[in-house]
Amino acid sequence: MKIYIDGEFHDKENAKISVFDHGLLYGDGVFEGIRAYNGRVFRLREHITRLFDSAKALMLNMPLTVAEMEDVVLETCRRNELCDGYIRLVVTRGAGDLGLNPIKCPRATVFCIATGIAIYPEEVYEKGLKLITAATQRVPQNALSSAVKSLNYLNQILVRLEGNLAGADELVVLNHEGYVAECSADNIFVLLGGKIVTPPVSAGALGGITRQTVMELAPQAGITISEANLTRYDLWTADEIFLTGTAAEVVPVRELDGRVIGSGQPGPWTRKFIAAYRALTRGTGAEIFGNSNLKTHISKP
Ligand code: PXG
Repeated sequence: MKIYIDGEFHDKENAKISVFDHGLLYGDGVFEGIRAYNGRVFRLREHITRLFDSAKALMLNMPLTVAEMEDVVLETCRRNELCDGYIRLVVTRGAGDLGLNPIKCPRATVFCIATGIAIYPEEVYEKGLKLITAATQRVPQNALSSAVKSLNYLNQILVRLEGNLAGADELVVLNHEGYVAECSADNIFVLLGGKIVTPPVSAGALGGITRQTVMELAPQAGITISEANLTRYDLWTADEIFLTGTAAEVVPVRELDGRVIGSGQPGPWTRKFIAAYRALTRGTGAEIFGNSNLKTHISKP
């Protein structure tokens, strides 16, 4: 495996950053999780745009342009001969001293890992996930905007730990007002009264790329999707619930807090979105290798 760090590629064993990097010391940085399908990077520009927006919110000066950052992703895929997989792109505040003041960090650190992906088994898409509501609330928007995809994931990790204790596949996270924000690492959609609804980013959701993609697919699927605040009651009584995320794609929910959702089987709209998302991801995106000789020269990981 070849890992990009600040302009150079290193073997996995030698891919190291400073213990003085504020990404490590303070979670001071931003990241993206991106997928490659069939030799194309899905929604690359959208991921890089979100990365730059997250960095801007944190006043983190990017050492590369948008085009250069896209190149980093594509070149890391090429160096690893990756056609299908998962890409982790990280920009930290960089190395400083032990004080938290970013002024002591002259240059951001950029690294990129492209690897195979451990996806949910197909059974999950047939049967759905079991969810509970987390006791841990989302950090309020006026403390840290949920739109920022930062390296500080302790809120999400505390939620995930609750899931491990309770044996739940994923967890619904509420904001401090008690409205649904999202899940620990996925956005959430609900079919209610014949319409699909998802919480707004202002309720504590990440502006997910998969979320955005599903919202764009809605008109051609023949349904409208709107943003609105949702309560636990809305979820318990929904006809369908599905989650979205780069790694999970579109995944059904069969149970929440002991309540069976809808029929307990993935509903027709959920199935439609699973299929539409799969078709789109497998057929669009930034080409990694150009058109040439994909099948003969490039091996899958
Ligand atoms: N909400 C949160 C909090 C996320 O971290 C999503 C929603 C979905 O967004 P995208 O853009 O992927 O549609 C995410 C992203 C993991 C893991 O280990 C998952 C994410 C990020 C990092 C790790 O499951 N999901």
